[in-house]
Amino acid sequence: MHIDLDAFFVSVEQVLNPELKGKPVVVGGKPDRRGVVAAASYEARAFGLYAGMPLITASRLCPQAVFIEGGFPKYRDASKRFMAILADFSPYLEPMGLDEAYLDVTGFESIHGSIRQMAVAIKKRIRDELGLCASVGIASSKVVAKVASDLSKPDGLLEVLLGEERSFLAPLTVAQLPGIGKKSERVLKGLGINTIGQLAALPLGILKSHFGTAGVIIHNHANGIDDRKVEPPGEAKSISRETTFGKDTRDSSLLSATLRYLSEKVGSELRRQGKRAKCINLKLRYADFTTITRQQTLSQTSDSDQTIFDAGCKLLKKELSTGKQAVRLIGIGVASLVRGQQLDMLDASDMRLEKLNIAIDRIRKKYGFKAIQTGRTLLLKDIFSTNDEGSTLPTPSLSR
Ligand code: TTP
Ligand code: MG
Repeated sequence: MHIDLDAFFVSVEQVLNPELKGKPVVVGGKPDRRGVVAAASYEARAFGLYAGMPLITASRLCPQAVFIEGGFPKYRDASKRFMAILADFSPYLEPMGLDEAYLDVTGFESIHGSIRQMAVAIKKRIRDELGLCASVGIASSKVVAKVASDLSKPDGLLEVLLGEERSFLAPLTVAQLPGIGKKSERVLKGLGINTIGQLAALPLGILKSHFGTAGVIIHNHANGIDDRKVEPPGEAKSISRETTFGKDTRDSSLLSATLRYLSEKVGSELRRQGKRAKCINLKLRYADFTTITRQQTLSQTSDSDQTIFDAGCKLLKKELSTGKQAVRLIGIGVASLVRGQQLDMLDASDMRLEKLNIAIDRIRKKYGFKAIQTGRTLLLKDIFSTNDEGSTLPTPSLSR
């Protein structure tokens, strides 16, 4: 099964405020705010609104829509309860983000009668206990189940019977196949390929010449062949946090204060997972939307806020010295993660940083994120509102 909640962020808001039900609703921010639509209700989608659309465009297309900022902790809580319901049906659960999961229920049919009846029971529990609507696809493989749940939305349930995978996929457009983005779609269009059926019939060699090894996967998926197992989530390969400013900025103290705050968020998640990082990435999006990433490799792995921030700061300074534009978005991330403690503490300052991080994490765990702050991030207090989890950056629906 592939299970995906309908209009997730919006639906959670509608449960908390039933007045919003049946209306065009957008989560992402007020229309005078910059930024994009995170989620749109199906009523809003009827006006052409979709996730990723600038809020200003959305408000022009549908001025009567209710625009709300939202808040990430609400969605995280709903997500936890959603996953817990699924876990009651089978231990073979693979969450994909907050509102979506694969569930392998092979062998559990006898408890519920059939897999279809199990899907009905899952939908009912999600509706009764969370007030949310889920769409479910049932098939013999992940890719076909996902296409089926997408196609069934909203409030759908679609089962593709064994042996009917190819004929089910054939009439759909290539964009409906997971993994085919805008770029691949254009390449395929150039080859005269519009439907998944045409894609399935394309000789493998042609796909390989355009997409490399990914061509093999595309070929198999288009033919309804996918032997990926449903697996519990693997370990994170990277951790990052980013935010868009309310107004493009060149203010270096605001930029570094925000970088410091995001570095602390990344650092505390890194330590929570018990990992250390070898690579630090800085991301900047300029006023004209050009986006750059810069990377630094550390001489030894680290999990300290200060080291992440120092590396990010150095990359930022270097970048700003060349760029003439104002900054729209800033982000910091860590990659090349390893588990465990640093073995050779080379100098006393490393030891001190380590102790400092442990102390800060302990205070924050007990009293909340904002209980202890560096002088640098105090500046943000006047710009962003705060809650127990820290600052609410300009995109509250995604601020964690
Ligand atoms: P989706 O499942 O892609 O979208 P949805 O649940 O809003 O709508 P549906 O599944 O019925 O088509 O994403 C889940 C949530 O993730 C969504 O509610 C908000 C968030 N999200 C973003 O913040 N930005 C995005 O660009 C997308 C696609 C989703
Ligand atoms: Mg969804």
